[in-house]
Amino acid sequence: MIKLAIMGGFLGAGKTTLILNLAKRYRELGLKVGIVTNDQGSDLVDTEFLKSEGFSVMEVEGGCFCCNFDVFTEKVDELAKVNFPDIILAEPVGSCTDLIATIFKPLINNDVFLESYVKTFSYSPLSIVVDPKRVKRVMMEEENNLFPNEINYLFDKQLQEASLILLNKIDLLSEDDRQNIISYLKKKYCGTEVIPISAKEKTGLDYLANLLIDEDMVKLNTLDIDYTVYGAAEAYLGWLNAACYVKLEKAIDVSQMMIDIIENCQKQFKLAKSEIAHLKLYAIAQEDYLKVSLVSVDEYPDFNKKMEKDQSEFNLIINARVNAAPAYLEKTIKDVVSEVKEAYHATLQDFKVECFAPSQPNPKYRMK
Ligand SMILES: Nc1nc2c(ncn2[C@@H]2O[C@H](COP(=O)(O)OP(=O)(O)OP(=O)(O)O)[C@@H](O)[C@H]2O)c(=O)[nH]1
Ligand SMILES: [Mg+2]
Repeated sequence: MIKLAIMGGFLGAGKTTLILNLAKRYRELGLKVGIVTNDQGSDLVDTEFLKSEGFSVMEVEGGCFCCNFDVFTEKVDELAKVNFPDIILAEPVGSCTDLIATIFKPLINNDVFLESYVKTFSYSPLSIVVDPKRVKRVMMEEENNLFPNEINYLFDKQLQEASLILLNKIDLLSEDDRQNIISYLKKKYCGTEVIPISAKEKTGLDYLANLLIDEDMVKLNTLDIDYTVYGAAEAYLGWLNAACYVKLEKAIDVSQMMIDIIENCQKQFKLAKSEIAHLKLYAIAQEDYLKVSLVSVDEYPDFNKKMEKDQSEFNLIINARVNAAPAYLEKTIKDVVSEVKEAYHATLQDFKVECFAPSQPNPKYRMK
């Protein structure tokens, strides 16, 4: 029997970092792992990053799992057929919710999977990863919260349907802060188990890894959600995916160039009072790669990995999810990239950009 674990949660909460470190843990234990990533667009940093760590990864692109349910089950099935994993870790888009009604119930109740491995799956409790700083900004203090109410609503709905709330990034919290946030979440979400973890430093991951294998999804209550507000929340987020090939006159420390791109974007969005939900850059040169993220206009860029050596050419992928109109987002990123390119005397080849606001969520199934 294959276990399917869905690891949801808002943009930048740490889902991919968690999936990577859980997958490494399972590998150490001798278990086989498959991973499914998901996005509204193509050219995904997460997919490239997880593949470069040596895992089997399938991607559902161009919309969330619930709106692309058949593609989702096809990919899960393919993973199952190719390497019969013990567990599949799936990361839905960070702006997605209502997963019980649109993913779990159709998977569990649907009998269209007669020829498919999916019918033999069992399901881990729905885990929702949450960034404590976002909880504070959006819910507890409402300070520096640049998001509109609709996005706050979506954030709350994601937590409401959780079976497990994974309070991530506890390495950044004082003991007091940690206790306050845990008590707040337990009270607000009526006893839902809150597990403090640091996906980055692997704190709490052994407990979680066992729980996802041993326990089953039992809380199957369809979320009470207003799709008009949910759709409006998604529409507030500008979504940009870009890719290009960068050539320089001489080899440089690529990290510095990436920081320049991130910090220039941060300055522009801060001025425009647009919150960055997640801006991530992935650069790859032969075997060497780098990944860096920014999860708020008020934070600092954070590297998951830096290049081992200076490089003079590399592929660059930029994924930005920002509370800004797509036209403004696209112009800002293009202007910043162009300025940084000039400053480094670089040339860009095959620069392609897609930028949009996600359309109204329209799940294939929604089971009450
Ligand atoms: N300090 C700290 N940073 C973390 C932790 N987990 C994730 N991060 C950082 O948070 C940022 C976002 O992490 P991701 O794993 O890419 O977040 P995500 O939820 O997959 O984001 P989306 O795919 O955009 O929805 C990265 O810079 C990570 O290094 C953690 O436990 N502690
Ligand atoms: Mg991710």
